[in-house]
Amino acid sequence: MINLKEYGFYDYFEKQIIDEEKQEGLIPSRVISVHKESYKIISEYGEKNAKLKGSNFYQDSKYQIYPAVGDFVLIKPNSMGDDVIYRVLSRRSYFSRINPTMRNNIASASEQIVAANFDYVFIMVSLNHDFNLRRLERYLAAAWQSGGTPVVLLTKADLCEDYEDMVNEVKGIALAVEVLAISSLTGLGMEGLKQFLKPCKTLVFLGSSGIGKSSLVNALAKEQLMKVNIIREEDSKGHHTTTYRQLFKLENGVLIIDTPGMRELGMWDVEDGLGETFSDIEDLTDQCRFHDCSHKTEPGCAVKEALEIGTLTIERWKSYEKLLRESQYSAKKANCLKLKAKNNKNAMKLPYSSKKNYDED
Ligand SMILES: Nc1nc2c(ncn2[C@@H]2O[C@H](COP(=O)(O)OP(=O)(O)OP(=O)(O)O)[C@@H](O)[C@H]2O)c(=O)[nH]1
Ligand SMILES: [Mg+2]
Repeated sequence: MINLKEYGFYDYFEKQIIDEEKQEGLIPSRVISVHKESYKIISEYGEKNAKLKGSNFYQDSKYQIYPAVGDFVLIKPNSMGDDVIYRVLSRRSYFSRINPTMRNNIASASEQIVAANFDYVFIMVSLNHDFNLRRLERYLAAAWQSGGTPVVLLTKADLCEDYEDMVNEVKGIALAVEVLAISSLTGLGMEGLKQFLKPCKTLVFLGSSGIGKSSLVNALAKEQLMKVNIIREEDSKGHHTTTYRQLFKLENGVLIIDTPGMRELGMWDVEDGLGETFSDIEDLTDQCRFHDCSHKTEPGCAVKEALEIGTLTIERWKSYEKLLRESQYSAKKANCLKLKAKNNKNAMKLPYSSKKNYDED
């Protein structure tokens, strides 16, 4: 029998199961992969396919939360076929992004849960091409918001002669975050990862296609768990080799969620995450003479002063302002969606910005 504790199940989740559910024969399990509508879970009985209990999940039912990889769910085991998922237990952490869509001139969006219940978010950026500090800030904000601890991994260090400057640049914007340069190919820098590789802890790997997420899974597992395609490093475009999210348990007990490369991150309401990501700016705004300083014309503005003397770069300030605007817009959108779900007739029209508000690979 499998002990679900080895898959990260602990009191926080256990306490959520009520007596009626236990009496009904429901047991906890963890979602280890999501592929379109099909779920693979692991429970005390081992790995199984599972499907949603229709009446619990369709539109107007009481459960609106759909399972994502890493979720703990209550299932009814079924020895004759697929197990049945009854509900998703409340998440300890989750990483989400928005999928902006446009239908009948109405801007809408859906929140996509990329992964749930992880301890560390490995934000992976390749040293040889994918290097963009502004995109990294975006990832950091979403990662802080997720409830996990972000770690920045600069991959493919073997392809760079001199990466110290880049590491320092990243350290300059990834405040209070561990930044490590590694190579899955040569093992360079990999000992720095040991502090995060603990039994029952879950890591999620995020980043663009082709930056070496699955290669790191394989290197840590010391076997070919994930398929990796050779890419041409000259243009460095990934091939979207990984197509769905999966959770693995390594022999040392570490749990890893590998994800497909994201072409766009989008933005959900990450206002709390922005505070962590830009703690330097938040410290400055606290020092402004006026409580409601707009940082434009007011005297005694600590932001303007920092920009003038160069302790804050204009790029970082603009990035903060942009992400704040986006986040507030997304929060409005999220509210509209909630309203819409409540009462379809009340669907609100949103001002649609045709300008992309996200980076692309
Ligand atoms: N030189 C070098 N190449 C690497 C390293 N890690 C990965 N690669 C190469 O990068 C390419 C893409 O690696 P993957 O591990 O498939 O990248 P991924 O991030 O999983 O990509 P998707 O699954 O498409 O999101 C392959 O050709 C790997 O061999 C590294 O540390 N050094
Ligand atoms: Mg991959």
